Amino acid sequence: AQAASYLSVGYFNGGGDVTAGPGGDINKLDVTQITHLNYSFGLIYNNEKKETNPALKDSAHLHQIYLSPKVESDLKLLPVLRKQNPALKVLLSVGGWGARGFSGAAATPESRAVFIRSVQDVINKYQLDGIDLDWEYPVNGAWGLVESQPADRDNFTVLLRELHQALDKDKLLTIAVAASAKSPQEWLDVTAIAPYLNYINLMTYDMAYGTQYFNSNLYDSKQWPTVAAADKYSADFVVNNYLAAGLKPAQLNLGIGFYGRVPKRATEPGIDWDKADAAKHPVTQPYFTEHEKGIFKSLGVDLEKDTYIKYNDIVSKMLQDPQQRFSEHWDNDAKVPYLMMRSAAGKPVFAVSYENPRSVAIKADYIKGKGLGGAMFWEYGADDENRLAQTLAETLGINTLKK
Ligand code: NAG
Repeated sequence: AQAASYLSVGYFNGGGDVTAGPGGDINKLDVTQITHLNYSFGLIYNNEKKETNPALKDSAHLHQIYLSPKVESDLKLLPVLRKQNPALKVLLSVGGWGARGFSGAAATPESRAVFIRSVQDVINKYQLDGIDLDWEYPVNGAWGLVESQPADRDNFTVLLRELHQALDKDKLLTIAVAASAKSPQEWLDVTAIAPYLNYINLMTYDMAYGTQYFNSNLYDSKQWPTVAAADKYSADFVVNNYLAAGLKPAQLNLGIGFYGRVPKRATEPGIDWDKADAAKHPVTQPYFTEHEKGIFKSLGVDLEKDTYIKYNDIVSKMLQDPQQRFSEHWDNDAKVPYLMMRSAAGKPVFAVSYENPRSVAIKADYIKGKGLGGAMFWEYGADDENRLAQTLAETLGINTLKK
């Protein structure tokens, strides 16, 4: 029997994803550590009222893919990357957190035809191996951040079917899907779309909301439990939800965050929806004061805006903090590291949950144990000297050219 070969699909924020910040330097990417590069992001020209990017409002291009000047110039450098790894597959990822225009583009036969034509043009122009759609999220619209409608679920199925039919057979068609338990049930018709997709990237991260401490725990933590059942998440729980909905493990890639988050509950009440007096429940009260928020602010993390911290910043600013204000810990149930800091009163408090080479290696073993297709990660520009990507490549047995 032939040994399984796993995928390592690396997203790279080249063009200013809202969360990850300005686009990274494509010349610094080591593409020998990955099998697939999901260059991020292409956006969609749209007519949503809340669109703030004037470039996307050009009605002559409605429902087409928009590439920023930075993205266009990066895509022209792809032949250089392909020389470094001739087996590399390169996809343009369209969408991302807060990206508008999917609901409209998927809505009618005419709008879908415009979008699909634009996908074909972009693939041809930059000689891409395929397209990845990161619609966050059909039906739900990122809780009202972007436009959505109940028909998104079926419209997305039709869009993927038509795209699959339109693309040359050697081109890849993939999507990224939410960790939410609602996603495989209410937002996507997973068994209907599966035949059109080469693989599905599970965004098994961004879980440190509500009453949960961890961003991307593999299993539930006992030491730092999630109080409300509704926001009790783990990567394993998400994988099992998609499998239970009828997908095959080999079609799923486990998402790994090359970043950490300060739990949202540090700065706002983690509501326990099961309790009538939830907002007053002592266990869900925010536990950061101005002291802790001030330390993060001095390190460039404004917790009023976002809780996201790149792994390379966690290493250089927190693990190597000259003042040693953070201590490193390991949760042996969650299988991820976390940082604690001291409150103004000298009490240790939970500060950041993240991934490191140890947790990434454990996730790679999990991928093999579950028979998944491989790993996906967000995003390469946040890695520390390619250490996390390298750990994945080594643990998954990806044939890296440079050794
Ligand atoms: C997802 C988005 C990305 C965002 C990241 C971190 C992917 C493929 N897409 O919501 O735009 O920055 O998570 O929150 O990860």
